[in-house]
Amino acid sequence: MSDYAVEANKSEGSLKEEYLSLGRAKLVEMYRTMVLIRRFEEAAAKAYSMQKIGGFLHLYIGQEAVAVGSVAAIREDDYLITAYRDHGHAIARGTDPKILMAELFGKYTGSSKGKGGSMHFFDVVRNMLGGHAIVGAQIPLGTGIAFKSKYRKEDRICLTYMGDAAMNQGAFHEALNLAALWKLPVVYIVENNLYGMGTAVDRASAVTDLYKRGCSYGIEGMVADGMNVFAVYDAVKEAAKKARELSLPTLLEIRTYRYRGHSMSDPDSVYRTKHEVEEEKRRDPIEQMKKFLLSGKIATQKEIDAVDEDVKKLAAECVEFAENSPEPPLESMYDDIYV
Ligand SMILES: Cc1ncc(C[n+]2csc(CCOP(=O)(O)OP(=O)(O)O)c2C)c(N)n1
Ligand SMILES: [Mg+2]
Repeated sequence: MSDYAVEANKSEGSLKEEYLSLGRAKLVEMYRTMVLIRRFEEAAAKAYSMQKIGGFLHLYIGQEAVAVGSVAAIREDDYLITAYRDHGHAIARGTDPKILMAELFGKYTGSSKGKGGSMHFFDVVRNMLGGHAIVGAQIPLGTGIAFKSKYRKEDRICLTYMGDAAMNQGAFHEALNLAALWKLPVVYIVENNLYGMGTAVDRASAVTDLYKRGCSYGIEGMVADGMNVFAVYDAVKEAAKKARELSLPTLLEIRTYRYRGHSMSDPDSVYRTKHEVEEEKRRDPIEQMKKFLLSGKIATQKEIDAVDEDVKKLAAECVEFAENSPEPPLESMYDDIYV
């Protein structure tokens, strides 16, 4: 097993000087994006509880560093595809949060004209190909995107995100086998938040070091601390380089935590303790980044406060935009459908 399963992430837990080379503007932007994801979702949760948003709503709060650190490590023309917990990925990719909020509200100004909702964010222009509600469905799709890129010699890679529980779907194994066999430029990112709904990882998988599970297909595994945006950045940079230059897939397990329930309708108190949640919050990715910016004198407290204030205002504007947007007109009922 150990031939392929290498614990390759050296930067786990540390915020090193070398990240300064990313530049001040980029670092502050990464902080801002994490805060934006959190405020956007807090506003969405509030709107949901007021029944302004219907259907499902799966919050990403706690996992922000995964989307932000990984997207920062790839090129704009690279692809990404994920499951239903997709708000963070779309925001990190740069989709206008106003049209994303409108999508949650089911409005015509939404990113999928109000027909997709929370689980189906999509942004073709930014190569963000969903938002997929069927657990594991995006894994063969992401593999196919990488195949297309290689076949057409496009030099573009595909980040294919999934939850820990999605690895137990057959589609995961079929896709990984082909990705290794055909040497596809794909990075599988497992966002291990320790639970699939209310089921803990160790109740669902005999192997709990999830990065090792690619070894039977000859896919190298890596693990990274998902509460540290730089650890994520480093690991994805390395895996992306391997995908692009050697056309080799990687299985990257990113250890993270969701602070909220599985979805808005999850009571969240029967399968984990309050103590566990509070302990995890002590490693909060946003707080860690803030400390780094302040201690490295990259930003002043005043600048951080300004970013926080600005993002708070933006989240409120997103809700206002969504509320004031029109419902999809009846005539649009049959638009954008295949059959
Ligand atoms: C094929 C399929 N089976 C079951 C479900 C119901 N379901 C929705 S989310 C989920 C758990 C997935 O957990 P995980 O992959 O760890 O992602 P997370 O929610 O933790 O981000 C299940 C079983 C589904 N959507 N699709
Ligand atoms: Mg999970």
